[in-house]
Amino acid sequence: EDTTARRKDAHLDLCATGDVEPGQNSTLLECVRLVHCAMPEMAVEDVDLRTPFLGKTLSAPLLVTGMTGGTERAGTVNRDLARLAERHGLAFGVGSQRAMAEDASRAASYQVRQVAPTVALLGNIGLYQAVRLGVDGARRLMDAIGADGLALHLNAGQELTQPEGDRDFRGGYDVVESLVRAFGDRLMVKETGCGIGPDVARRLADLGVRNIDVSGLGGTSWVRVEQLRAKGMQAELGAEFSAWGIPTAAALATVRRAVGPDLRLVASGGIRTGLEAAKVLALGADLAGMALPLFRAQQAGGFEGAEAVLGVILAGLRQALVLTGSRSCAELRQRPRVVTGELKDWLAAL
Ligand code: FMN
Repeated sequence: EDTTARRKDAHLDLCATGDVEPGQNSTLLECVRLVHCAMPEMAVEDVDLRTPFLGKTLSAPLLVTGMTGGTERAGTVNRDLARLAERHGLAFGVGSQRAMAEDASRAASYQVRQVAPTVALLGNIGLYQAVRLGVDGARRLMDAIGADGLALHLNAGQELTQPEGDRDFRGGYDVVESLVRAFGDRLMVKETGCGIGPDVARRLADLGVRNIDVSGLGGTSWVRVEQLRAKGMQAELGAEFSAWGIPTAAALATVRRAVGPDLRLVASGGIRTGLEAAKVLALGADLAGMALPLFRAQQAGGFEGAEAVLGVILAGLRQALVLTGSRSCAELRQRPRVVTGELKDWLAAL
């Protein structure tokens, strides 16, 4: 096996069972309280979660964010979770397509259209792979899997913790600019668990980026994943920076404030329940994104295991809307909310 595929398999093992969500990290969503409405004056079935995304209409404002591809095991994860997204009307992203860019025989593990013909589907490449691939290479990767959009991932924290990772982060905005020109509103820029803050978001928006997944701190930590693989100095640095990042709630609220109402915002990083999804929707996200909980449920119980976990999340989200008296995400956004504690400090500083 080549090194990209071997590294990906080690990542999957660590994410399936390792301590990749350091306990000291928080999304700061515990600092957000939605306000109970004792008289909702609506039925659960009145809740309408439909949300536009990538030219399609989702049944619920949820994105299974990009995780994997490149191996047989990864192919099973992609097909199970894409089928789940198709059945429940969510959006779905494959993981980094670097493995198939390096070796076309790995492409099959990213192919989900046979089980998810209509799902809103995102391809995925890293910012610095995009430099090497160019616009045409990126377009070929998207077309090869029938994707509706392309997620461009940022992961400087992870790279610096990887012995073989990138050390030069210059020229990123130029790459984004060329991809925006090629893909327009089909392009999404995402972090991978350290968060996109308001300054970066504003520059991305100025370049024409229309979709951002803030992917903040509080869930899967890729610095921690690399720490668990590393030795010596890299392992020490990984431990030191495992809590590095902008908490998801802080990234989301400050980015929304910075870029205005029109940019499409996904909030991922540590979203684990329907109530947490409701909180990010109330704070201004258009979609809530999730990776680790659905991956773990799939590893433990296959498609049915993932569907059971998703069922609880969807029920919790609907319950939060009813108990705030909201028929839609737009109404939820109008409801009062209480912001306390450390989140207030972030909102004051950014
Ligand atoms: N993000 C990417 O953009 N590309 C990837 O290839 C990728 N691989 C991942 C693999 C696994 C097993 C997991 C758990 C996450 C991966 N991510 C990747 C990051 C997720 O998309 C997401 O941004 C991050 O995990 C935070 O969400 P979570 O806390 O719900 O896991």
